[in-house]
Amino acid sequence: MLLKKIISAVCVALLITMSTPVTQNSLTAADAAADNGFTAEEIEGSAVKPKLTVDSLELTPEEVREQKVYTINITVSDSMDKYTAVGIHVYWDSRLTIVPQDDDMIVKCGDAIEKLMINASPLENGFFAAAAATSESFTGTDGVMYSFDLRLPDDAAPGDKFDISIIYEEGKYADDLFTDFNNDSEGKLMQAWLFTKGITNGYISILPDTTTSTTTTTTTTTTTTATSTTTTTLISTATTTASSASSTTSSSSTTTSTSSATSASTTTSSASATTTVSTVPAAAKGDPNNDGLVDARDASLTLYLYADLSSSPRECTAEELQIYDANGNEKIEAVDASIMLFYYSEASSGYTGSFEQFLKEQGY
Ligand SMILES: [Ca+2]
Ligand SMILES: [Ca+2]
Repeated sequence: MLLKKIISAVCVALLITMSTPVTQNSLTAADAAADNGFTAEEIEGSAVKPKLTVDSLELTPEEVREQKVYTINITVSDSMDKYTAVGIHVYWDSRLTIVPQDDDMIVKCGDAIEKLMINASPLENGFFAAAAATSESFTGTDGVMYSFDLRLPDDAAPGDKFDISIIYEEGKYADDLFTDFNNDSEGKLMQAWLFTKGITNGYISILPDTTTSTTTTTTTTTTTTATSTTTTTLISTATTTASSASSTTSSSSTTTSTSSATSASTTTSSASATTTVSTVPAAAKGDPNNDGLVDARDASLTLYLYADLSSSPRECTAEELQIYDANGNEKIEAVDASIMLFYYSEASSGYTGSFEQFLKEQGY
């Protein structure tokens, strides 16, 4: 399978270059609705309750003297075959430094997302990572999602603790994600559950000098849930107004531009088709699910269509080209999905332009 080959190649040949990291504060994080618009009661009733756990390491002073670099895993559980679109922000204590896996890779994707296409962008003291499935059947599983190596500072001392946290963020053109292929109500609730209740943040701590030598990986759900809630609230209070205003503007302009496209295409179609088509405005470039954002879900839909076109004799339509052909080469292929995922990563790590601007800047 050509498609499968491409996808796994993308996954293995991960990802991050060390260029232009941005700080958390420079993001236009706003209106951070980790609850995805649901009430606490609705979230509690979610059918799927996924968890993301960051490793917690407790090291002895002896261990730290001998070894400064430690691998941290982010593990997903209780979400077997449930998710197809992921976008998360990870931050660590500024005294820690990332150690690249290879020349330009700082994060490895784990077994849980080996069937997904992924991309990521560096942040100051962190990274943003996105994953997108090719279809409903190529889903993410339970297991290690990402791993990365962090170096302790030379002056790390007994009693020191270095936090490593997943923090939900929303920007003007990109929101964090953990949902299913159709982003249906089950997927939206699952995402809300994860970001409000399912995150267990981690740390590297150095035990006092007297203890015996053990390395343990612990998870303490109660403590970390409280931490993530606090952080989210902080972000949301900061910038609610700015973001909601701008997102309103962009969505209304989408509607306007697409209505003319719709009427043009309906002229040639039959009367019964007209009714259906005219109620659904055509999507903008890069936004096949037509929600005003270009993200991992759109990349998934693009891969899905690419697979569909590659395995059937039919040609893609002009309208499909308009929406899915990100690089404008008159073909819909995996690279178009990669560009959408790349944009999603960039927009989640400090880039503030629209998808159209991004394509222009990239020379497409
Ligand atoms: Ca979209
Ligand atoms: Ca293309």
